[in-house]
Amino acid sequence: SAPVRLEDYRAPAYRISTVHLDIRLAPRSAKVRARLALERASDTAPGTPLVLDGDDLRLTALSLDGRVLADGDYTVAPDRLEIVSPPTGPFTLEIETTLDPDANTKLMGLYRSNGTYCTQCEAEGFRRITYFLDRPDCLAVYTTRIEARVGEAPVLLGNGNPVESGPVPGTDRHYAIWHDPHPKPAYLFAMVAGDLACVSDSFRTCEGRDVALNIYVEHGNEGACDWAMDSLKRSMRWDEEVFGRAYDLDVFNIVAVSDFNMGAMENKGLNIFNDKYVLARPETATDQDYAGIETVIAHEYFHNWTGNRITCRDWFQLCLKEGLTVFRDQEFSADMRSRAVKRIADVRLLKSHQFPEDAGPLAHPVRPRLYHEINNFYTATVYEKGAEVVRMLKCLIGDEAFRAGMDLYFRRHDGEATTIEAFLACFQEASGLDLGQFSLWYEQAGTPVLKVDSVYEKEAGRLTLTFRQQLAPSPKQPDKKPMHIPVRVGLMGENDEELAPAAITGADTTGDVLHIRTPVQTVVFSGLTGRPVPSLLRGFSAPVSLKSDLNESDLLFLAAHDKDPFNRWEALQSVVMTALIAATAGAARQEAVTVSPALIAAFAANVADDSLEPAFRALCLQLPGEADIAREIGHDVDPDAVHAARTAFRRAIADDIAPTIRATYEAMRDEAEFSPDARSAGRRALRNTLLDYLGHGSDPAGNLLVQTHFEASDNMTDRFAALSVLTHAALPGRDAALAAYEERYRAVPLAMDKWFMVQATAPTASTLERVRQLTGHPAFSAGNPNRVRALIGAFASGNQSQFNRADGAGFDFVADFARDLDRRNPQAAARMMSAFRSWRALEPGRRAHAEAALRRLAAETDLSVDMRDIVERCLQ
Ligand code: DPP
Ligand code: ZN
Repeated sequence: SAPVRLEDYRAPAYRISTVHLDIRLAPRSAKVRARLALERASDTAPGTPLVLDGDDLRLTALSLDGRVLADGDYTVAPDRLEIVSPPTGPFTLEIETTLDPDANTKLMGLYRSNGTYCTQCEAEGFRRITYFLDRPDCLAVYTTRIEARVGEAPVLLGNGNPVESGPVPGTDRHYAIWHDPHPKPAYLFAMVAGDLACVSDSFRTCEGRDVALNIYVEHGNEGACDWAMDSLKRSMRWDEEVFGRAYDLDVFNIVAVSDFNMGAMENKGLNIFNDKYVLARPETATDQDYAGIETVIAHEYFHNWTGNRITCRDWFQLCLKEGLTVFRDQEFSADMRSRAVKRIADVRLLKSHQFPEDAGPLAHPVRPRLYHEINNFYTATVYEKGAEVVRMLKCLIGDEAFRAGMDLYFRRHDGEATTIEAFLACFQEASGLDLGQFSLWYEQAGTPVLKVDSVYEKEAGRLTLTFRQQLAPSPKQPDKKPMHIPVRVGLMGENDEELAPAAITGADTTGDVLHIRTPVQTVVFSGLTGRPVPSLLRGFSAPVSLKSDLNESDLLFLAAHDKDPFNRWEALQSVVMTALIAATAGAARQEAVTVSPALIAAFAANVADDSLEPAFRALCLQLPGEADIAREIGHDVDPDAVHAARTAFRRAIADDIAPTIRATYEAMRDEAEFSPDARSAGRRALRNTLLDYLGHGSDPAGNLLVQTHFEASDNMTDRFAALSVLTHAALPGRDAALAAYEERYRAVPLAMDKWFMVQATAPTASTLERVRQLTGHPAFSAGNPNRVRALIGAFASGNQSQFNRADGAGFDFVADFARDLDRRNPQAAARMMSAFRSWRALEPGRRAHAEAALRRLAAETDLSVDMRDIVERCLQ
């Protein structure tokens, strides 16, 4: 297929001002009548053909201004409808298409999930419902009439506000009409029809509007919506208080469905969610699930302003809504929980998901310039790095100018489909800072490496930091320009206090943020009264790979004393990472792993430090993952050596400080009733992190505790933590625990996902065979994206040593599975294949196996566009 290019953007030749949809539902045959009010754009020559997008459509009627069109007046194909010579003035087009919702396994457009009709239109699903100008810069006002059998679908939902509803006389059917007054692009259209239970609440906005809040779920799940509802109300209040944004309809509906390709979707007034991000009970959801629900509910709600009211001109601008909205949801969660803990979690995610993407063949700029399949650009780079770019902007111009810039953006672009340039212009105006160089963050792919060398001159009272930035070539970008990097810096003195320099030269500053802009930049801090240890890149002020010349003792000093909690965590991680890389090299030579006494002492101090919040201590104790270690090694990676080194390292710590671990494990026991709040969750996180050490240490008594923990647990967080350790450490109680868990949760799909996942991620040689067997388990279904992700996705992306098996069997299995899945659900298949993104960094034997698997797929002639795009980019 021909690629789509940013520079080819043209405004649409025709405009659609209103859309009237009449949707008559039936499982195998749904009729969609679309009445579109069209008008030629002023710069379009009269008589220019009107070309509408379609995908797999069947046209069953067509008329223009009430007249049935004759054969020569139009041409039609499943993917295209052309009106050869439309009227010069405004006109109305009526299109009838007939769909088969049950046959729609792609889960794009109109489909059925467990008997519920639902839609997914982002990015280009609306064209699977009717012929349309399916592009985000075509904004129209929608009125939707939905009709179905009462028995089949007592609930009928559309975008906007409900207008009327009632029976269809003389039939067993009924209808509902919804009207959305806010012009919107087609990707925000949605409808739902089904037999659903409803949990209701209400919210009064700061503007005095009473909003009905409803969450629709399958019958029986009503009791699992409290947390989602609570998160929604907190999100609505927070957006008013922090961004001055109020909700703008009389109703806000959320529907949870079990078959959904993504996490959730921000359709105007009618969000559709994957069950996973709505349903939670202490018995079935972990603390992480609760936090995920809070974040995703907020994310979709925040889209109402950043995405819906102000949308994207074209899909290259996807980060305009996604990066910004992720930034907003991160800030929300930081305010709801611990800011430091949230920041660490976000940076861990960025490093584990986005950094590898940026370092491999799938690297692309935050704003890409070319795509074959837009579905493949809902990536960590667009979302997570996109959020980092907004965070950097705030850091460079300061909080006040950032708020002023946001206000200006909302004022100036409300109701528009706009661009990154227009967004940045608001902040440039609000701050007076030239953002020209900064905009390269949207254009250049790859993670900059920032090297820092420091020289301290005692007599002169002067610290000199030399920054060197480098950005490696990435696909289609051989040469890179220097970036504008915000580096937040503090100087820690030996007595635990921050040293304040009398002057800083060599860089512009915003508060404690240095503006680093040139390939080599020397910054001098003068007037220092003692030796400083520089705390660099505080709060992870830029998404770069920092290589400083600080030695282990300086880093461990920062780990214990830095005023910036993020950097305390980062300093310890950095020492641990260096040690793990050395241990990996040693493991490859069959050497035993040892941990330096200073590092052991730092761990012990952390475990026992009650002045720190438990959630933070838990994060400090969690070792970098195997994929993180592999990424830092960067080339000729042997995943077995990484696994062996990390396992031995963890065992050494567990054994060396066993009594401290045990004591804190006991101290974190909570007697009170389960509550998902951040404080209780933090205690569980620390306790369960320590459990992981106990289960992986050499002391059989410690090992035995894991089984007790499993049996005594009264909530999913504890139960699943124990199950994970039992399974991953292959402890004696494993099989019994897996069986007991399966028995308990057989009827709870989200809990069964965890059961599949924990087995798929076990780092043992028998795992691949087990995964193969589990594809035949009665609860496994290739049609359910959550289940596929839980088993095959988790194996491919979450099991470094077994996916990357030396014999290549892991690669072949995943490639074969994806190949089959592609016939059913190309989007899910393509996503699964992105697990291959780091194949070039493997040692030669594994690299050859991975390449062979990719080439085998590339040679297939009937791959979807989604799959072909990923496979070919992986190989480029
Ligand atoms: N726009 C959606 C989201 O990010 C993606 N399905 O929330
Ligand atoms: Zn989003």
